Amino acid sequence: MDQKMTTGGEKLIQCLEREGVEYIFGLSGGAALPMFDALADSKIELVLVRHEQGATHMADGYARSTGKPGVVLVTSGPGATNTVTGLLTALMDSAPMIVISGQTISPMLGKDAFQEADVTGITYPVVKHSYLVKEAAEIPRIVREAFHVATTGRPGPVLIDVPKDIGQGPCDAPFTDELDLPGYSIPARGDTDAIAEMARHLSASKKPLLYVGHGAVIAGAGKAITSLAEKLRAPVVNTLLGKGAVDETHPLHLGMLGMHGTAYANKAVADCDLIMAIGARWDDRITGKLEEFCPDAVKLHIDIDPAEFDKIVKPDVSVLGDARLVVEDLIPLVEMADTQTWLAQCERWRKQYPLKYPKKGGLRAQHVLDRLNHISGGDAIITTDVGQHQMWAAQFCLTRNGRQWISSGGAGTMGFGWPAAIGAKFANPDQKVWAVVGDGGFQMTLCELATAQIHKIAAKCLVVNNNYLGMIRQWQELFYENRLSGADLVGNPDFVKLAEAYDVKAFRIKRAGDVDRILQEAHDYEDGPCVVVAEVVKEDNVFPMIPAGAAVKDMIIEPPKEKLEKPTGST
Ligand SMILES: Cc1ncc(C[n+]2csc(CCOP(=O)(O)OP(=O)(O)O)c2C)c(N)n1
Repeated sequence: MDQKMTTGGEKLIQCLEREGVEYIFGLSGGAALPMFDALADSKIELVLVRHEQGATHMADGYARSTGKPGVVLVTSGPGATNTVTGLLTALMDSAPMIVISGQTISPMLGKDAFQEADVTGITYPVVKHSYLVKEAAEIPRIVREAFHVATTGRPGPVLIDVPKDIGQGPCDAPFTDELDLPGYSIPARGDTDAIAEMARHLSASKKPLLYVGHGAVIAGAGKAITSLAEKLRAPVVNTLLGKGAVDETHPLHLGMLGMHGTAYANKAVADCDLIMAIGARWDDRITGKLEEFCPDAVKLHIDIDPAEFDKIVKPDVSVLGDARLVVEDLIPLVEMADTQTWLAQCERWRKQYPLKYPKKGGLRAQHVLDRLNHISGGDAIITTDVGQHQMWAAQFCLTRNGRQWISSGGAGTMGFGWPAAIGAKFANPDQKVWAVVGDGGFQMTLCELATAQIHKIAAKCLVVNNNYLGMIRQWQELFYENRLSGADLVGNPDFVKLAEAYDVKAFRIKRAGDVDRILQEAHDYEDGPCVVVAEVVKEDNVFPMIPAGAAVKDMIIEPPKEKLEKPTGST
């Protein structure tokens, strides 16, 4: 090959540079070497992770905190299959991501070559789109299309699988902005007649409720929704991932709804006469028993993905479009609704059923998170893992702005929180970034302490250590007669020593009286990553709780005295 000829790998990296990529999160291997080689001369910074799953969650944290796609580079076979969990996580939560995987050389495809896996096949159900590069000449068009698909409409992950011979061979194809995507259209402004019909319903409602999801965060619809809520004088609730779209400290905000939402939000959902979903998908953690989910309310639905209409709930009126633009179009059409009695009722529920937790009997996770909320002042980016700590963080850490709350919602991926925080801190070096993780999930990706340490990434990791797979223990206590099976994390390491072994600054909190001082010290520490281990009460449960598949009337607000039925809904 001509010495000066650009390789496929070099062309691909140049295309990424052209897309404005700053970081690539990845781990190398034979089939990916042409791309890694090209990175040596690139201005893109390579972040070498310790496990490919970590790379995907870092890319996800980068993406969710900025709206720009996170980019991952891995090798073939096991390198690529290690990204499946991250792809699922990104797909379920509509996060833009580009995963580039090396592949065995084209002539060996399908012949069980070393480290070969049918990656486009394996990942097919967990990507928005995928490409197997067949000729080097396709590289510029494929990269352009991949970024377009990942970021437009409903965002999602896109995979590009690159056989090594193509990565290594010559590529003289010019850069292009051409897109060849027949059938791919991006809705923008909604249908004006349907918007007018929505406005009529909203203006006529006596008990309206705005139910805000992640789509509203992605669309940047928060300001418009706040104006709409204020004009209508309608209360607002958000999903786990809708946190921050509307400032959770706004007087019209009733907090999170659903399985572990506030009792007052759920009471409002059960009693409203109109519910408008904005970029939310009526997830089973929200609706519980569908037949009893506000059966008499008018249901309005705004979404950018037509597949969401009628998937779970049949809306009375739906508008396909960008949430911000649709809500902006709605505002001038609605009239102030007569909601005084309704708002007064919501306020009574808020006073009657506040979030609370015992103040005595050891260090409480809720107390730690309540104080984290105070110390971070609602300005930090908070990522979480999955489990009890996630729900307590959602309840107590009130989010003021979109893209400040990053949690695995749809997939519920343990191991997400810490690498997502690293990715978010790469993207937002001037912002405080806290990961809230459980002792179970932290151990799934804690090897990324090394990645954060090498890059001096000052993300903070709060390990809520209850020495249990807490959420599992909670379900077994409540619904399986406390027959604990596979819930005890006996064998946990000393997380402070472990962090120190990675040369990472670590703190331990044992007493409630130390919480503020230690959290503040960690909050102010910006020389690199740090870990705060909170040794919390072992057996504490998250309330309120609506058992899976149950209805708001079955909501458990306080520890139950009687035996509970096993939930019938999705785990
Ligand atoms: C990868 C993965 N495996 C299993 C589960 C099921 N799961 C949900 S919550 C949970 C327990 C989490 O325990 P921990 O991380 O210690 O957090 P805690 O609930 O104690 O706060 C488990 C096992 C999951 N969500 N993800």
